[in-house]
Amino acid sequence: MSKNIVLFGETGAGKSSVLNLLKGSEVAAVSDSAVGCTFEHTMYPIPPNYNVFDTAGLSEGSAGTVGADKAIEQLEKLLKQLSLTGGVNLLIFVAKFGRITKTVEDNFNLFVKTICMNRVPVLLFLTNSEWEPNPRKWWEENAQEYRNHGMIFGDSVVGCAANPDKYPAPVKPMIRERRKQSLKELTNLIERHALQSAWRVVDPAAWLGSVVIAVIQILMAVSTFFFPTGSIVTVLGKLGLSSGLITSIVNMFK
Ligand SMILES: Nc1nc2c(ncn2[C@@H]2O[C@H](COP(=O)(O)OP(=O)(O)OP(=O)(O)O)[C@@H](O)[C@H]2O)c(=O)[nH]1
Ligand SMILES: [Mg+2]
Repeated sequence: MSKNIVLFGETGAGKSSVLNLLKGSEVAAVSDSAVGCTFEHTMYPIPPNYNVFDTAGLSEGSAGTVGADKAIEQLEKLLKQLSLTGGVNLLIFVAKFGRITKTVEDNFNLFVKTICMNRVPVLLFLTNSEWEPNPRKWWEENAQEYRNHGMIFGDSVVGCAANPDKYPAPVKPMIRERRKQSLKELTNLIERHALQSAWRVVDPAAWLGSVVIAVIQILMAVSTFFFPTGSIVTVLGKLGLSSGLITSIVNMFK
């Protein structure tokens, strides 16, 4: 069975660009606009060994655009597809080179701690690092900063995922080289870190209840989300949560 790899991280971090790098062609749309549709996802098979899930992350600044009900609905679809295809073997956190913000941390916590319960190895792919002269040294000096924010990685690629076409001609060869190097490092790390046997939940019903609560808590702290009580009740009902649990969730966030 193919191993499942989930790309996650803030809107615009470069997840679709990393997917395209792994696929070797421009299959996923890369965009400059922040839409903030958490958990929307597409699965791309990379034969013979992997399925890569490209997800949409939490974003800052597009207040009021996404309802928590929509996010939970999408989350359920993502989890179902992961479960039907065997579970999760590896997470790849994609982030832009630079400051560690609250949104970066929220995105990390959502997937690594809440959804995967710290049971799946995580790699970091730092995009926008094409001008960094010594990526390895940079990581040795900065890994602690990520640890200080509770983000622990199996390893990292400090690299470049962008399409070389967007650069001026004189720097294209250098960008192509950095991309090639980033792909080589990432492929080696995937081979080394992906779980041989995928992690999946033992008791999906109990887990889903606790994930939904934790997810709503994170979403409510992000300005992008609003909480339409009526449709939340409908969505939670569809997920099969008991009416008692639904009432306590709604009361918690109302
Ligand atoms: N300079 C530079 N730009 C990059 C790099 N990786 C991605 N980008 C650019 O960053 C922008 C966003 O990239 P996407 O791959 O669409 O980001 P995403 O995380 O998939 O975004 P959403 O799907 O909206 O969450 C695009 O303009 C990319 O070309 C990189 O390594 N260096
Ligand atoms: Mg994308």
